[in-house]
Amino acid sequence: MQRKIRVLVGKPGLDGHDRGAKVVAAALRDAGMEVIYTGLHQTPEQIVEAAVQEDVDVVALSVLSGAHMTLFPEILGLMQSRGIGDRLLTGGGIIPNDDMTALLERGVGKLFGPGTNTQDIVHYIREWYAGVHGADALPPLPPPPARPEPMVRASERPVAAPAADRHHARAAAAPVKKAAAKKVPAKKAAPKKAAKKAVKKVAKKAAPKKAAKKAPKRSAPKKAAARGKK
Ligand code: B12
Repeated sequence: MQRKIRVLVGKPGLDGHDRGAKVVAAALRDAGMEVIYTGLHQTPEQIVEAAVQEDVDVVALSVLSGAHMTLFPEILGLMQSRGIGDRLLTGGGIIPNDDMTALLERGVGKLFGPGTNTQDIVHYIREWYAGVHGADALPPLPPPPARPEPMVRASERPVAAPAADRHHARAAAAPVKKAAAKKVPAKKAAPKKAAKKAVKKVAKKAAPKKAAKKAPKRSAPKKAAARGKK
């Protein structure tokens, strides 16, 4: 029977480097696996407890702290004592090649260092699963997720049209409005012009009033009155 491969991604110890664990977890998820991520700062006991509870096929550790020679054997021992020693223990991080070989000899699975293509990790886990459960049990790979648009440099972006061109572009983009404006009959528009002229005439007539307001003559009697009071 085919079912999703279940993977626990664990971050043991005080190691705060979680980028690699998250990148790997996302890649395994995108490859159709059921992924459980423990989060940072887990003890070996917590990780193995979660693996038992979640009944995972794979325990995958991310270790960049340099404590891999302690953490991997300890977690492998706990997995054996809790009855899940038949599951795969794999992982990666800052682990020298000699240490990878030494851990492999002690029963740990393959380990992956910086720069690993995540597809190599997907392939390794699927191979292991097919080896244990049979090729028929291996679920098919889902189609790769859609890639986002490629990044474009600022210098390669199309340049925005200058202001004058933008005006023309806007006018071209609104043909409906333009057509409506054209339909206005000349005769109907004429009264508007007449109204404008009338407004101008009124404004001219009103002008002398304004001038009269500003005229200093009106203030003259007040000043004279003030002088008289003194
Ligand atoms: C980014 C970074 C940080 C960031 C971490 C941000 C974060 N949230 O992850 C910050 C600035 C916080 C940081 C802090 C420190 N860092 Co730092 N850091 C790095 C750096 C430059 C890159 C790590 C990274 O994110 N790589 C990108 C990811 C995608 O790659 P990756 O983790 O290696 O994962 C890949 C593989 O390793 C593998 N893999 C990883 N995990 C897993 C898990 C599974 C299940 C599998 C299958 C595979 C796998 O597959 C991944 C995909 O290719 C490395 C140097 C380096 N070039 O690696 C140093 C490095 C890891 N840091 C180091 C150190 C010493 C520290 C500090 C102790 C420094 C200090 N004195 O404060 C602190 C410790 C902080 C802490 N609390 O643990 C050392 C570790 C030395 C060692 N272990 O021997 C390194 C190697 C730098 C160095 N050359 O000295 N660091």
